[in-house]
Amino acid sequence: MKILLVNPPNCGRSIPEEEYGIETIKMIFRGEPLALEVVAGNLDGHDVAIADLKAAPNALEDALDGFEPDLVGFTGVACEANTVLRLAGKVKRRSGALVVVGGHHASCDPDFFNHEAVDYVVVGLGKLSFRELVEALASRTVDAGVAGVAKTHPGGGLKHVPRAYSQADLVDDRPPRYDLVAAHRDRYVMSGVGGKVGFVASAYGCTHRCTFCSIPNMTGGRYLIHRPASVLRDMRLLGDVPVVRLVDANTFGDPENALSLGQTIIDAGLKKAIVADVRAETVTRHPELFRLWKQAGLAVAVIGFEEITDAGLERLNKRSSVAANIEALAILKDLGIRVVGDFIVSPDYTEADFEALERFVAAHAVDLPLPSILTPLPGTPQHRDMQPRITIHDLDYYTFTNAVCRTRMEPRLFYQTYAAMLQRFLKHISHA
Ligand code: B12
Ligand code: SF4
Repeated sequence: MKILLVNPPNCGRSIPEEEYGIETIKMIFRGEPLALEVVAGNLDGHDVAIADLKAAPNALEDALDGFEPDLVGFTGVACEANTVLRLAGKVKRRSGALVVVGGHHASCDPDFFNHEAVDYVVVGLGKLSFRELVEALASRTVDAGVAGVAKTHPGGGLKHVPRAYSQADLVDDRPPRYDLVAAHRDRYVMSGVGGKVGFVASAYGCTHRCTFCSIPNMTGGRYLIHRPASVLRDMRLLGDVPVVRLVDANTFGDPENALSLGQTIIDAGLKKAIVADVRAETVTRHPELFRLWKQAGLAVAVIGFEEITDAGLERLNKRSSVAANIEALAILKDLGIRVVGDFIVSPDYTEADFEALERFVAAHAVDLPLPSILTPLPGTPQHRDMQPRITIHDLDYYTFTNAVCRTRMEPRLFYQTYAAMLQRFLKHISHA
């Protein structure tokens, strides 16, 4: 089968820009489409191509005309979902290809894609289930259903066979097809860390249940890990790319395995600057793990601080504390590991709250503070709980830089205050 996998272009709309002329908030993100490379890695025997529209905006049209796929698969997060539907419609108008959608939004809100332009929705991890779907299509046994895949029925309900995700879904022995995006490698850079960046997955999912997070939906709340040898293999496949972003939501979720992975990287003599997501209490409970990982190349730890009060953390079910956050920062700083701090700006923020956040960032010298505006994602507990306060349902605005819930501050002042803080933080970044 000829299979085209499509990464949507950078999308999303900006209220501060459209309503108030504030242009500094909208952000452009770059990085390789690892989800598609991973899915492609398990499609041997088929002719597979990736169209990365973030790197090459016309690649879909070019591939529809030149490659003539039998099946087109899209990935997408919430703010890309409308664009995916629009592009799926284009595929249907211009070709006879089947359309499959997977990724974060498909996993959190599969019904969104119950649309005439889409044939199947892959829910959660897709490396194995998509392979199974392709095989079932080829052998015409697809009507029996594939676990983890929903058949669309516009006007009716989705027919979804649930899947119990397990280690087998990682198909550990098959590496991502980095080669399919080799032409764009120079465009995959990470500002603030320096240089070309390659993405590697070492774990999936999370056993925590923070109210705002879409990650637990990907694995049904399970935490799954790649073997250290596979992670090392993938890092090596990236060749001379100097920075490796471990894209897992929680790289050190199994400290014993993380220890073994760190040691494997050290023993292999790999010299990469590594960026990874860390939970604060993993640092405070296992400081020795981070001493080892500093040696392995851990240059930047991304921590979801989210809130600066315990009550705020409790509301998010973060199961962490401000004291743990501060202690983790101190441990990492001591080790010379830079900290990117994610913070969630609530629509209830007042000017005093913005000031308090800036004071916290300054007092604890967070190297790269990244405040995003609270955005209840469909399919999360937060979305259910905050439903009455959501004023904007158009997913184009779900970029984490728009207030989709009513703000306590007058909206113009809210965005001006947020934009000014962001500017000061970004200046901070350029000096970090
Ligand atoms: C790397 C990354 C990016 C890269 C994406 C590179 C690209 N695609 O071009 C960049 C930096 C560009 C990016 C951008 C953004 N991101 Co981002 N990103 C991530 C991150 C850290 C890792 C994603 C990843 O590669 N995972 C590894 C792959 C292998 O796993 P996966 O994506 O889950 O894919 C599996 C399944 O989903 C499924 N699957 C996925 N796609 C497909 C397609 C098909 C056809 C099939 C069959 C299966 C399938 O199978 C895969 C393998 O099992 C995640 C957090 C996380 N840890 O997951 C956030 C995350 C996905 N991003 C998020 C967000 C919000 C954004 C931004 C809005 C920025 C922001 N403000 O945070 C922008 C959106 C871009 C835009 N403006 O259009 C949210 C999404 C929430 C949501 N549900 O919408 C996440 C979850 C982080 C978070 N804060 O919660 N991001
Ligand atoms: S925010 Fe982090 S710790 Fe919380 S559920 Fe998501 S991945 Fe897990």
